[in-house]
Amino acid sequence: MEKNQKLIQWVKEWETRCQPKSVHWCDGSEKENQELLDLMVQSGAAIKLNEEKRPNSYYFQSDPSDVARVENRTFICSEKEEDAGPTNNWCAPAEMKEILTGYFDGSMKGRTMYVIPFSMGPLGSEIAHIGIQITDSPYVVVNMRIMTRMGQQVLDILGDKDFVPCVHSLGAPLQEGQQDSKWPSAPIEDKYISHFPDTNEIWSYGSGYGGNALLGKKCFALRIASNMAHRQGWLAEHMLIMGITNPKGVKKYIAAAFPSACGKTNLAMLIPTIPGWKVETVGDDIAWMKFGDDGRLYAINPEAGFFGVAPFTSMETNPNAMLSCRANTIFTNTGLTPDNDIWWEGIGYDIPEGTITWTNEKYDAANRKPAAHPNARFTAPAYQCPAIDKDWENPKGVPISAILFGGRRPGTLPLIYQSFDWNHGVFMGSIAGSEVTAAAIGLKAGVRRDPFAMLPFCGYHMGDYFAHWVKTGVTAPDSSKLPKIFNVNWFRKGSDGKFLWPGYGDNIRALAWIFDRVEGTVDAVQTPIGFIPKKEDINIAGLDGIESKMDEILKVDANEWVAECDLIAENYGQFGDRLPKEMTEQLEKLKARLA
Ligand code: SAT
Ligand code: MN
Repeated sequence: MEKNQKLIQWVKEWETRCQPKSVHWCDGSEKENQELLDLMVQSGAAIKLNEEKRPNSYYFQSDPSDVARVENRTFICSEKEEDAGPTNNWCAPAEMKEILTGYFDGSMKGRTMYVIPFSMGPLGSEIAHIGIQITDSPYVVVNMRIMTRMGQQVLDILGDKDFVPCVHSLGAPLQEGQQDSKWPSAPIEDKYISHFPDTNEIWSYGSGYGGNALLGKKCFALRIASNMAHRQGWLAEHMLIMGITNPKGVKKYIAAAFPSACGKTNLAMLIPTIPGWKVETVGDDIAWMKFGDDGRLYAINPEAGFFGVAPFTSMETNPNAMLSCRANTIFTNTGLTPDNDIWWEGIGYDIPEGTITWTNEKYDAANRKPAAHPNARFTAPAYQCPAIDKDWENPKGVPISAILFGGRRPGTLPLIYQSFDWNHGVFMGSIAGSEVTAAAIGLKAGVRRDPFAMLPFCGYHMGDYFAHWVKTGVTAPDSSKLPKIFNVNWFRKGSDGKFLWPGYGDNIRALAWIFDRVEGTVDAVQTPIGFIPKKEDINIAGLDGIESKMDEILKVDANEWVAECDLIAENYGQFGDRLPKEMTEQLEKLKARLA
């Protein structure tokens, strides 16, 4: 570590500013991890779970005001306001740094400042990047150890090279003799999740939860990395990566973008319900993609763990996720049972008598307050997933054959449709949307447009981002090797308000069609919105009562789509002259096909 002067200077500068009582360089060892966990158990911040039921696992309750990402306190501080675009909060970098320097001044008093060297991506991969996070939260350290490759080996690789500096403080200095709270954090109006894309810096203040605090994840791997990717000609995307093997033993990888809390983890770990098919997991949230020497697009998962939504995860809905968090896992804001295990709504069995809720009250069915917060999470090592792909840590990444977009759409969108070509696929990504979920605080209910599932994560102007995708198609070394693009919707509802499609493991039936389209072994029906399956080409064997619903599941209703076009045009309006002409053309062509 002595080698990297920039790193040493930078740590000194922040030590002086934040005034911690000590500085600890994290080596990532088992011993260090255990010491931090023991410390948090002693202070009352953590509870060690039942060693028999949940070995080496810990339970945390956050402050009720600090339970998810805070989009209205998240800022992209590019030099020019127009480069942040209409979908981001902007503040001039100098101004934001002045405000935050005030906040960080003495913000770590009475606490230890941890220095966390981490790699996003397999150590030494050409697609990977190194960051260093400073934090005064031991909870963040133990989570970063699961979510990233963290510790001394990262410093060894870093040498005197450049890194992405990530500063984080809970914003809760401790005065002499002051009793610490269980989950220190700052009030919402004092939280700032700030990104400086021109200098690749992240300054996060006031929150200890998830993407606000584990800075490798959304802040680095998406908001900063999307800027790096834009400048350098690659892709940093909010996508799961999975391998699919068909009954003949042919394997293909796909990447899929869905907004937070729309089932990416479930899809990435799906257990097929039709015989002969196999799914393996590379990642459940983020994909970094670059063209390989063979002209194909290769993806790595920059993360090393899953930060998954707990509620409604069960041995029924996602056994692989349940098995991933069987041990060595951190649980945040679930319920806690009297025998020190976790419980959440939809876990698949009744709530044990005497369970404590995430707000630390005795669970009472009568008051209708859930035991687990809807955004309760498990932090589990990826290697514990029984379905983890053998190439999940391959530094070259895995070749991507198809890209999927999706969201929760109760109407209009069929189960699957395929784009006519690359630009039409980019258009499909640009118009993606979803019903609002619990993964962020303070959003209005209803459908919100979430282009490429990147609305909260694209670190620059969304119009330029669409243009970057268009350009990726143009500059691809071999356009015939570009992934095929699809949109899926598992969440269409019938007139009875119930989901039409069973979802979960049965989603393989849609993926099988996608697989066959990529192979070129199945025909499709051309509609105004794209190619959809012939009814008989979706394998519904063994699904009760689906046959009569297939027309509705695959329906493309011209009237609904005309209305959809109006909403698309309205949403496009905000991008002004940064909306690529290719997207306007796609919208015009769609309207013409619908007329
Ligand atoms: O951003 S988090 O990591 O807190 C979770 C999400 O929104 O996907
Ligand atoms: Mn996500």
